[in-house]
Amino acid sequence: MRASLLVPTLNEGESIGHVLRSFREATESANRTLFARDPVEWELLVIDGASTDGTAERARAEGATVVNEPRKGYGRAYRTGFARATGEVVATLDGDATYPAERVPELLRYLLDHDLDFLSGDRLALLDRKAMTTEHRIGNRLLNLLVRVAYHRFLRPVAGQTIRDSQSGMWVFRRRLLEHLDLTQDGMPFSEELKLEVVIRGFRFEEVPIRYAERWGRPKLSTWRDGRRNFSFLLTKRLRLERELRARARLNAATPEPSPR
Ligand SMILES: Nc1nc2c(ncn2[C@@H]2O[C@H](COP(=O)(O)OP(=O)(O)OP(=O)(O)O)[C@@H](O)[C@H]2O)c(=O)[nH]1
Ligand SMILES: [Mg+2]
Repeated sequence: MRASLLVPTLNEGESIGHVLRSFREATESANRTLFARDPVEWELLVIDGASTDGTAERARAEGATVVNEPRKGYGRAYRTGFARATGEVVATLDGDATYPAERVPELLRYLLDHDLDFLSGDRLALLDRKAMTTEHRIGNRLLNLLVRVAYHRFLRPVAGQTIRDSQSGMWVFRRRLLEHLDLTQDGMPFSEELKLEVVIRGFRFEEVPIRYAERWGRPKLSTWRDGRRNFSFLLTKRLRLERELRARARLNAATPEPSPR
């Protein structure tokens, strides 16, 4: 089986080597154990936003293919990366060593064995207080609350009837589902847009608890600016969905029932 690891980076030179090495060690070991019968051939794609700290060189030294994407944004990097990925399955994580790269093979095994479409890491289940600032933690909780309240009618099929960590960036999913999703966001809201699209379109979605560690290197996220953009994205998308649902209901009401013969 072929799979693709995608990592967006913007000046993550301190940590990218460590992330890719941990990932490679875990996949080599899993190919002798969990995947002994059908080893996974991994493609490593680092989508780099014109870093100036040697990120690209370090990623190449670890065997990754570097895709340059100078246009700004976390979502932009993923949309470019998705178009380049060739694996049947895609796995993602940040380049800042916050996510447990060594758990990707185990999550892939879980996705395949449970016949899921999309698996997302839930950082909040096991959160160590040092890994997130207080503002960041409160922001995450508020965004998750908004998802739970505003999207509840779409979230019924999901375990717990909600997305517990809508902002998580560690995913393992079947690449074929991307052609069914409407992904529009270039910035941080991409993370919740992707998960909501997966659930709204009826794909099998689950979350698994993962450890989240303190980031290496300087943050790229601006808590208030990105927080505001995430809130406004969630509200705008929900209003658009409401308009679409009403238009569909009007259409159904206007179409006469076929008369019985
Ligand atoms: N290519 C590219 N990558 C980006 C851009 N912005 C952020 N990234 C990368 O996307 C990943 C997620 O960004 P982070 O800054 O870690 O955001 P976060 O995880 O929400 O916030 P922290 O808790 O501070 O880590 C990291 O690997 C970044 O280097 C960008 O504009 N272009
Ligand atoms: Mg991060």
